[in-house]
Amino acid sequence: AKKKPLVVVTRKLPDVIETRMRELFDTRLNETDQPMTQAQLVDAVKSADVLVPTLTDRIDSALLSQAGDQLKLVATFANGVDNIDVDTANTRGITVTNTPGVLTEDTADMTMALILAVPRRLAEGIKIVEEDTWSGWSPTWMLGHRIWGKRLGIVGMGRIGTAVARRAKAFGMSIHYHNRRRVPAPVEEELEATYWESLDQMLARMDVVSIHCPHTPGTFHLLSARRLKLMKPESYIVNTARGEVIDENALSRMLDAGELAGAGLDVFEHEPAVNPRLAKSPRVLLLPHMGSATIEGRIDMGEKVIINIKTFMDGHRPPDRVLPSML
Ligand code: 8YV
Repeated sequence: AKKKPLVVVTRKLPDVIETRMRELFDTRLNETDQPMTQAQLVDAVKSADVLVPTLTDRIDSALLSQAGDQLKLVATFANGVDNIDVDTANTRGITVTNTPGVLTEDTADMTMALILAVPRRLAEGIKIVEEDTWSGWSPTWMLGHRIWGKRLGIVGMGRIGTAVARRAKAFGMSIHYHNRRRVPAPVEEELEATYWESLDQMLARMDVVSIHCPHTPGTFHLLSARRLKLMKPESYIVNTARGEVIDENALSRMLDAGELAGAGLDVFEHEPAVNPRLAKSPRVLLLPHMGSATIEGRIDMGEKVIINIKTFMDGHRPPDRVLPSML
């Protein structure tokens, strides 16, 4: 019988996925649920035919340069590939795949939760009850802003951005977006969405801005100090994409100075560290990168990884191949 490929998985995955992988491949799992050390990662790329990393592993050119010739596929358990040097992988003949599509709706739900929760001061309200500091109701107390009738500006109108737009429209928001390309006319019509070629101009006019672009060299600090300053002081910013897209220091300074009304952040520049200044701000709702964290979604992602590996091993082009030109 043909030798089964050695698949090395860097992090603990759902049980059903690990079981299925063991049936299909010669699978080496990480039993600890801790990220692999650098030495373990080096060992993995030296021995694996297929590496299954996730967003906490840095698959950079230094690591890839130590890979053995047998490593042919990096099938990441994630949508984002900013932790992988796709260019170098490509040059070395290593195919890269991700898991798009299956976490779109879950991430859009979490985004909508933040769009609802931040302007209505949910985190502050919970804290008041939890800390037992509620001394009585008043008609003018704990007032937030309504989102109904307000403008949502989406930065990055891909799968997740579009799914957020559908939800926000149902909540009565008007949809605006900035993207490298305009979305197809039927989608724009369905969402009654306004396209802004200029991000600067859009930012200046929105009530809520939500980030949905990938982190690439071109989007690092896309929301720079200069751009954040264009936003209205009574507006909100939500980020379930990547922390690096926003200049976190500039954002926390502006929140402290009351130059922005609030922020809902699921992602940070230096995860798992959270900027202490941000963490102290009463105007924020911060989550520990939970955007796609559903049981169903993680299983769907695992199934995608398996299909990508199987298709590749059968000598076909895997469905979720990531090419440098796509980034
Ligand atoms: C997931 C993510 O938690 O897929 C991504 O790019 O950022 C996250 O939503 C992560 O992929 C799990 O590996």
